[in-house]
Amino acid sequence: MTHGDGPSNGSNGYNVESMARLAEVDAEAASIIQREIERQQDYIDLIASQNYVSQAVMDAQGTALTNKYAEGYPGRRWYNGCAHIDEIETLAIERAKQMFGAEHANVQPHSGSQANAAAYMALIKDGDRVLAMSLDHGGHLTHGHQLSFSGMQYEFAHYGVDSETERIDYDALEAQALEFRPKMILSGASAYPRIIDFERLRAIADQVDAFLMADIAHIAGLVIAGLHPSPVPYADVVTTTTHKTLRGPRGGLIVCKAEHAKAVDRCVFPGVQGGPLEHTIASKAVAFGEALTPAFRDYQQGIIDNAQALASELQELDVRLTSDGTDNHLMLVDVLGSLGVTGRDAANALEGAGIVCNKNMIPFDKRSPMVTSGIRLGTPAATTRGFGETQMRQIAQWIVHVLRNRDDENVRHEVRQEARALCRAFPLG
Ligand code: DSN
Repeated sequence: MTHGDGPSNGSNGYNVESMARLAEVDAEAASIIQREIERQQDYIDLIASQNYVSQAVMDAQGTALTNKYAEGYPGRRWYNGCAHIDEIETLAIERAKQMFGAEHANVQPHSGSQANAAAYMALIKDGDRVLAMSLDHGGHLTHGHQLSFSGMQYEFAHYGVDSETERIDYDALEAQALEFRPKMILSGASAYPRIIDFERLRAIADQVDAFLMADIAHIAGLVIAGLHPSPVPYADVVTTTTHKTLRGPRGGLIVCKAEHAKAVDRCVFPGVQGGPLEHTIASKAVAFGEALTPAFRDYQQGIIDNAQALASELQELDVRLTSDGTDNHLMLVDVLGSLGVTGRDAANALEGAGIVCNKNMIPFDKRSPMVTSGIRLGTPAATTRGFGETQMRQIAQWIVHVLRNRDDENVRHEVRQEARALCRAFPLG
């Protein structure tokens, strides 16, 4: 049995019948979609924030629930005709609460960004101070970047990682909090390969009488499986996307303490959103049902085992990983320092060889975000596909071979053929 087996079997969703129906009606759109399906089938996906949902998750999303307006919440809707919509949203809410052991859940956020916008609005006021992880040390655009609503509406200061360990320096963070006196501390990251100490962050937040918010978009699946400490006992509000390690449809989710329930609900709707996407909420309910099964825990363990295998093989090949490795589903590879290639050029060369990842800044990067010194690699999608440690070690070898021979088109071509063959041995769906 692979980690992709069971109720969450990775699928490309593309049940031949529905694609054939679509092609009859709109051949042009169907053909584009078909080519994307084939791309997903034939490329190794190491983008740490991506995954392949099950056929059941895909099926629920493609339903008549997309036809229904349902502004408001179960039992309190603006529109009539919401009886079944209420049932499906309640199912998603109850499963979300169960997954995280949370007092309250709001399943309506269309995305992680909107979940974050609502969470900020629920806890703090415009102009209030927030201390969050900096984007170039692994944070996220919505954690205070000047071009994001977050950086425009609130006054952010940013913490980073220690220059030696490349891990969060909680003592420095505490000193910064005592100096900056934020109204809220925001934890969570998009490119941080180590465990986050939410208990310590709560203690720091308490010292300055600040709220603690946790954005666990990347690690939600690991948290649900008990393989990463949960922020839920410590944070006032926890946000996540539903499509990364959680392996649901593209969307957002907020869980929080009961005392913040009303504010969170009011800030999602009507605060930042209008009518909820009930077809997506139905799909979230199905994904949350999958996340409550023992197979999901096995899958999350597989993600970590595969990340360890990929990381250790890269290190055996003399490639430097920031912080010297990983505890979770992702790693940051210093390709400029180890292989003399920028993150941008590395990611492009790898795509040419059938391996898709993203360029990423590494801590204290001297290159711009569009160039970068690093790439970010993650194992959630590869694990869903059924790859195990043998495949991950093979992929590490291909990565290094391609990057060491990046000017050699033959090498790229050969690896492309081998990567395609591997994908076909582990088909999606
Ligand atoms: N920053 C995206 C990522 O981690 O890929 C998610 O918003």
